[in-house]
Amino acid sequence: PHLSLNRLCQYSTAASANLPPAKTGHVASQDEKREFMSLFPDIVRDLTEVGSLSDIPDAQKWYAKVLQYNAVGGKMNRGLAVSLSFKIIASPELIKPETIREAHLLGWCIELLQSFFLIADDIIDGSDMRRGKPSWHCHENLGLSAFNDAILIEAGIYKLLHKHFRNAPYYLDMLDLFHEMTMNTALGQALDLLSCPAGQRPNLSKFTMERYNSIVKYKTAFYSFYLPIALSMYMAGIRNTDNVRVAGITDRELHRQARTILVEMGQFFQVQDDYLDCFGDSSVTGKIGTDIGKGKCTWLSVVALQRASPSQRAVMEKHYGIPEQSSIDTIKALYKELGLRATYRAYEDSTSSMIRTHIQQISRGLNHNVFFNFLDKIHKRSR
Ligand code: GPP
Ligand code: MG
Ligand code: MG
Ligand code: MG
Repeated sequence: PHLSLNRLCQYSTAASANLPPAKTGHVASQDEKREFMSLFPDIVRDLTEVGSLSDIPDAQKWYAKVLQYNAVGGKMNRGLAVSLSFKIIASPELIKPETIREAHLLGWCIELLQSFFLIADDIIDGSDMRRGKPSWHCHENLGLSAFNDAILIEAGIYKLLHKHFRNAPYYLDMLDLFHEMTMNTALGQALDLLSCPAGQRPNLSKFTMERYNSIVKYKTAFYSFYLPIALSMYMAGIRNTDNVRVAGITDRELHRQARTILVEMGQFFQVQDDYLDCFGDSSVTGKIGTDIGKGKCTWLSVVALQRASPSQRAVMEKHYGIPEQSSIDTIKALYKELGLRATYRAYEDSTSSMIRTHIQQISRGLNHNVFFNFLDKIHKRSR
């Protein structure tokens, strides 16, 4: 087989024992986080203790273990965003413990979608560490059988939606949305992989900012930013900026408007992810960068190529996408020589204020705090 377990996983459980635990960032309030987390045991129970699994107890136990390892331990920004947004946009009479709980359930569905993507992404990217622990495929030498667990987690989303929302008027809209977001993400992932096809040198002539923006719009922005807000919009009766309740919960124009801003934020978020892959602190991000060695089309590589002299471009041609540490160090040195840290800092400030301006320009749309809250959570992030 071309993917042996050893090659799949260089990162061992022993190595993780020496790492300090990932530090917690300032995200939603601790209370909201606690409230959201308090639903997790119910999620596991819904997925593993439904009658039909009691005849296959080994699979039932395994599934619970898969969920416990993979679905928790992240920042949970996506999952928390559903209820945070719902509380801002829903009519007051809709905001009660039952509906907040439903918003949290939808949040957990997004967290499951995220866990499913991450297991697959870490196998594909050869990333051995996630959230300060070995990636699932590196855990107990699971290797490619981890991929089945990704499928199990994805199937859990639809089990939960069916159990809790099948009678909701927006059930079909939500199903369609999860399917569409999954499709978009996989298309983005396909574009990401096409920049550096297996066994080939990366094609640097394709590393344009336009191409980069398409990759990250599809692979990250839709599911991470548009999905949670769109779900909260389906649940809520929408109020506009003047606090007046406006047309249907599926209002196309409102969704289009929100999507435009949220895609911009998602692209910004992935630029940060790319920066942290190279310059971040592993004890904070909980993961070890692989982008340079894998030859990924990242924000740093695109900006480097925009600025490179012919001789610097030759360095990129020679060393980018070579997994040897010496080549990675050469590329990192080139990035520093090109002043990419400072460029990033400037980009972060200007993009953040540009998005702020775009939010303020929204008229007759969603309450601006939906977007500001999300933006505040990612600005200047280090994990
Ligand atoms: C982020 O890319 C994109 C994803 C996690 C989506 C994966 C989608 C699939 C259909 C598998 P990344 O590789 O930069 O993320 P990270 O840095 O967290 O590994
Ligand atoms: Mg990855
Ligand atoms: Mg990836
Ligand atoms: Mg990354």
